[in-house]
Amino acid sequence: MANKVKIYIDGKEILATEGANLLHEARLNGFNIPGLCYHHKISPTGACRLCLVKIEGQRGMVASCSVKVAEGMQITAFDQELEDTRRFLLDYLLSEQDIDYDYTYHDELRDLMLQYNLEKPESRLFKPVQPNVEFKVDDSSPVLTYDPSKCIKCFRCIKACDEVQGKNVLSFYERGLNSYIVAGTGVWAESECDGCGECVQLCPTGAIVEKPNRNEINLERIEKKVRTTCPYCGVGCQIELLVQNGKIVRSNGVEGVLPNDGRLCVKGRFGYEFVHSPERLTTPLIRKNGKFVEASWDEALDLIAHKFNSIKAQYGPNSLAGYASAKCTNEDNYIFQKFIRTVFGTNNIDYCTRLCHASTVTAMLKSIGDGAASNSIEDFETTECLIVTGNNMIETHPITATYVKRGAAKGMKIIVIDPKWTPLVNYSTLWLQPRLGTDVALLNGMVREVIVNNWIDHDFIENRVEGGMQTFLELKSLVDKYTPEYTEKITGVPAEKIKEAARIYGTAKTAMVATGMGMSQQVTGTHNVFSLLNLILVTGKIGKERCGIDPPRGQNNVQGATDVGCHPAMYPGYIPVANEENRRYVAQVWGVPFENLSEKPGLTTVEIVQAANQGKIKGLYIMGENPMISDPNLNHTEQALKSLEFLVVQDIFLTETAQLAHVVLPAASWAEKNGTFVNSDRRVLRVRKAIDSPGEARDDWRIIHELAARMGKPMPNYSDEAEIFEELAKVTPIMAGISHSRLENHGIQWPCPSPDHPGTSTLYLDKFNTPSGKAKLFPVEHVDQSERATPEFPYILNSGRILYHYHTGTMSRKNKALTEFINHPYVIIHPNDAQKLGIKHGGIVKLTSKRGSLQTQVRIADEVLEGELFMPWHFSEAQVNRLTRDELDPYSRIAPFKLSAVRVEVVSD
Ligand SMILES: Nc1nc2c(c(=O)[nH]1)N[C@H]1C(S)=C(S)[C@@H](COP(=O)(O)OP(=O)(O)OC[C@H]3O[C@@H](n4cnc5c(=O)[nH]c(N)nc54)[C@H](O)[C@@H]3O)O[C@H]1N2
Ligand SMILES: Nc1nc2c(c(=O)[nH]1)N[C@H]1C(S)=C(S)[C@@H](COP(=O)(O)OP(=O)(O)OC[C@H]3O[C@@H](n4cnc5c(=O)[nH]c(N)nc54)[C@H](O)[C@@H]3O)O[C@H]1N2
Ligand code: SF4
Ligand code: SF4
Ligand code: FES
Ligand SMILES: [Mo]
Repeated sequence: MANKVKIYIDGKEILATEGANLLHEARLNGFNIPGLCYHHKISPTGACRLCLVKIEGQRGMVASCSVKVAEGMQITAFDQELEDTRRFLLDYLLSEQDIDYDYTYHDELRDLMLQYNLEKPESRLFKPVQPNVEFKVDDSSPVLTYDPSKCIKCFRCIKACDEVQGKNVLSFYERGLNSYIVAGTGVWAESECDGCGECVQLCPTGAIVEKPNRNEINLERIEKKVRTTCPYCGVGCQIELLVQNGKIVRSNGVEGVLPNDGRLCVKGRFGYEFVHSPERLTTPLIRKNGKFVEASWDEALDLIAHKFNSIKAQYGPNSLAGYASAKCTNEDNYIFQKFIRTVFGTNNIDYCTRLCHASTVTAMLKSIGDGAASNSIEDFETTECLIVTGNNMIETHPITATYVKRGAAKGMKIIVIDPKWTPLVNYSTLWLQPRLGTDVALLNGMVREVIVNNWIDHDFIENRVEGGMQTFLELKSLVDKYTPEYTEKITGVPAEKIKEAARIYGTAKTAMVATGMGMSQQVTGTHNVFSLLNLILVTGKIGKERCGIDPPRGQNNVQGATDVGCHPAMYPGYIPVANEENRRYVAQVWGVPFENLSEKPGLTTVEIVQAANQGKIKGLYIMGENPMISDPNLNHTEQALKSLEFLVVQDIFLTETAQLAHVVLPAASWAEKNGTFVNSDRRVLRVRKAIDSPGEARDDWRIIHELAARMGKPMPNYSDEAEIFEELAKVTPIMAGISHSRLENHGIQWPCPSPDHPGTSTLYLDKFNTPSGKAKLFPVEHVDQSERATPEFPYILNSGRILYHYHTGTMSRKNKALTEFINHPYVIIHPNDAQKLGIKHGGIVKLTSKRGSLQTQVRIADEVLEGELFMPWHFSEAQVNRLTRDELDPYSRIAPFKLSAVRVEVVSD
């Protein structure tokens, strides 16, 4: 804990943090000392001089933003001389400023101008010296405008980009009065700027202002500012939505709270426009004679109730199934799983997590007892060493990546393991580029190296691993053959690099691991993660502060949806369906007969599709998922969905999946509802309603609730989402101590067993969550992939994500700001392969696998290995999942999205 010391400001005694920034501490204590170049997230610049104070024992006036608090300091913050000096400095600043103001941004300089009565030119000493030079406004970026006539050269934007976001796009171009900020080599749109808007958020004047809604927004007419959680990825950034005329016109990062401390990525800041899209669903739709017809809620819900009930009566409860949604709140999902279990009467409930981290979670549950992140996001900055494997963090968890980049700037060693180049490679110490699907061999090779060099933690193995040295010896003998040379042969990673990676990780005092889709979405997904856990366990790099494994969770609420029970084999709180005592307890809380709660695990996502194809699943209720783009082997999925007797899709758009439904229900979007999400580090965060839903769209849980009543199994009348959470907390022990009221100002990390518990930042400090309290090693062998390159299909296709788009594009592609960055599909091909195939950059190719084909543009880059290809899967005009397989990892039932053998044919160049 930082030391508190006494200081005195204008005679008042204050308890301040020793060594802290004086300006910051003074402001915290109500001394509103002006200052334009200081911001708590960046290093002090000392450029504007407005924060001048007098400190006893020091000569003259000093910039308080450059002073560290020390015991006994006597400070004068306000006296006539200081105020006159500030007025003089402001006067001078204003002389170079274009002071026109259009109410579209918060202008701190203008606030001071008004405060110091300098609005009228007559009241100023300095005549405007708007230099006689052409100021060049840079309007080229899709998301912001830079106007140098408003720039006060405070450096906040440069430092925002560099120190806060770790991007280094901006610099200062100086030629006397004609100095300004430049992005890259001069044109914003051509620079590496990725539109995160941190510079916008930190600019104190109107020099950098965001573009979307610029013609509409008027800060004096904002009706409300609503703090909520970003709807895209699992980082869970806290945002503040500004609402004007019932419309969201801006999204700002919330400063001072975790997980993001005001930082956002381009999606969180500029990706809200989809909620106002004219394509939103506004009324229920019923398919009649092959066409959708608008219907009333009564008609639609009665029809659904009747159909589902009759399917259940005819074929039994297990002929019905539901897909929950990682885009929806905990409250929505809790009600959904309760509906599937009590109204359908089956455990056939799953969702996109099956296609995502299912294998990671399976391996982690078996080995360490919990599938969630062991650590907090802040640890990504303070650990000594970080392995990032199969995860393109800068593009997919951009704000988590800001912590990593800040750690790298302070000397953290980063090892990237990825067959494809990712931007994190630029910040890394070492990049291992294994061939697709060879991670078990690579990790076994690293485990062997740490054993051979004795970088293992004997005490940890003895005390915290089941079977101690005995089981360790089994692992040792299994990995013995994975010499660096043998491992190189399988993976293609040079032996020296394998040794180096093992040394860096094995000898670090603290180390963490981030594992992503490249590891999990494989037929060997569970084994991949077992071999990773083996490395973590033998080196004792878990169960201590700043040590552990964090699989960055994908969707905004993918963590929460399983936490609250959307799992075919688990009730809320990860309690197995087979646990009779729990089922009895839950039946009592839910007020339903115990016998009605099935003890038989249900089917998983891809199994539900397969069962539909076999005629075993007849009715399906999909809430907020788009499997017609996101499922593997789409031709198969399409057949299955078309063969259903009854399909209900509840979404915010008429997606590719909804188009196959018998009834489509319009749901409220995240901006229109209250509730909670759980982010990647187990943080339960509030979601708050900012605007009304379009047309007749309704909250997801209210639709399900009403349907339950119409199917003859009404649920209690919940007055609001807080009340649903109260019930949820009763049956979800990890959240027992959490309530909406406790989440008012900040999130709480589960486990949080009681209302006075602060939540848990790091897991396993005392014991693992397995029945024995110890972790388990699972020695696993490398096996060759079942799908391999053949003369007919000579290339291996990898698929993944890019920064600007999200999954099936239903949301991200309805934002002008995002689509201006990129809006078309492409495949990355190695230059040597392109040459062999006679393909040019920008040409069109046809990719064909055993399952299907697609056409797409070509991007030639040495980001991939020869013989391998990469495609983002966001674009429905080139559906990657026409090519992928639905062969499953036997333990977690995940599909291998990352590895499909294909052939490439040139369509046009
Ligand atoms: N911008 C954006 N952000 C997102 C999402 C989005 O759609 N767009 N989706 C969210 C969701 S749900 C998720 S799950 C996360 C996913 O985030 P990530 O885990 O980053 O997912 P991907 O981009 O699919 O794949 C990550 C990396 O795995 C690599 N890879 C492929 N095969 C292998 C292999 O055999 N071994 C190794 N070691 N690596 C391999 C790929 O080359 C790729 O760089 O992102 C979340 N964040
Ligand atoms: N080839 C390939 N395929 C993949 C992957 C890959 O890497 N490669 N990754 C897989 C992974 S990790 C994942 S997580 C899945 C994701 O697969 P999906 O979950 O199917 O993808 P999304 O596009 O996120 O679908 C969410 C749907 O919810 C809707 N929605 C948004 N908000 C709400 C709401 O509040 N209420 C309701 N009712 N609906 C809402 C959206 O419009 C959208 O249709 O895809 C998987 N598929
Ligand atoms: S928007 Fe982000 S990346 Fe672009 S210049 Fe500003 S801070 Fe840098
Ligand atoms: S990092 Fe994720 S949660 Fe944060 S703003 Fe970006 S998409 Fe939203
Ligand atoms: S805020 Fe201290 S010099 Fe600008
Ligand atoms: Mo995901």
